[in-house]
Amino acid sequence: MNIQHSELILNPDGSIYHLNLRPEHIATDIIFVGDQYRVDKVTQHFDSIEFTTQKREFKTTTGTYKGKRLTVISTGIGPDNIDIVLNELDALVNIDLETRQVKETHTQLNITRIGTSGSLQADIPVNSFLLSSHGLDLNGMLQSYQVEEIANPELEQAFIKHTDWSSKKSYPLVVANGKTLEEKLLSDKVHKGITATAGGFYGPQGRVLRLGLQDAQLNAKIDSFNHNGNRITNLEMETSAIYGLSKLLGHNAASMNALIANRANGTFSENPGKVVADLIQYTLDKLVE
Ligand code: R1P
Repeated sequence: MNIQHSELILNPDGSIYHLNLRPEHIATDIIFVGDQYRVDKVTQHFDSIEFTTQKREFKTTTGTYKGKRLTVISTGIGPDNIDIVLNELDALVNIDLETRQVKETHTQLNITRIGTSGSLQADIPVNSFLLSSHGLDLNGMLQSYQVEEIANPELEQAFIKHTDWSSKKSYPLVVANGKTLEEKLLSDKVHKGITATAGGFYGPQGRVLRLGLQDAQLNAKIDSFNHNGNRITNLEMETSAIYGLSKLLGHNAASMNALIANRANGTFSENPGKVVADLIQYTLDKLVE
């Protein structure tokens, strides 16, 4: 079946609508960063650059690091942007853009997020690194898809019970990472835990400026959640969306977090730029090992 022009939108030069990319522009090993200015902070380490483009907040650069072809792309903030980036990257490798048909041979992408995040646990301090074992989807984007096969009902039900989760909010889906990338990226320098992914920065992450919260105790309940040793270690805005769509589309994903804040004890890194730079160097070297 041909995918209609209204569903798979291409620009006049044949590139995909939001990302402005054609299939030859991307590697199968991809790094996601949130901030478009972080792309150059990754690619400054590259041996060579073959391609770069930007549309809106989506900046993409492809090149090689120690001989390995890598693409770095900025996703901007939030799960809604991840929906665009992951579906469009998948279309570039798994849909023939000329015939508009799904290809018979599936290409798997390896996607590593290098992001910033706030720790929720007093014993996981600022300036440390964390790899997300799972994404806990508190934002609902994934609920538009058929997610039953990627769900973890036991953890989800334990979370709902522990937090007395409001039924007016979206279902808190838990999705695991891609194990082969975890094996590559994990070391004794890296903490590991469940990353909660909120659909906003303030209320959805329990921050109060002028608006009251639906549940003022939610962050405390998230902090104290422990199901068979599985703790929720940090809060950010992309991981569950990356894990969910990657699993559904047949890609391998891992989320690396530079912990620049600690919400449990109210501290913020004195040099967040350095912890991000260190995580970039660590992740690049692990990816080529
Ligand atoms: C919020 O300030 C942004 O920072 C975090 C959140 O996930 C959100 O995108 O990550 P990045 O620094 O990777 O964008």
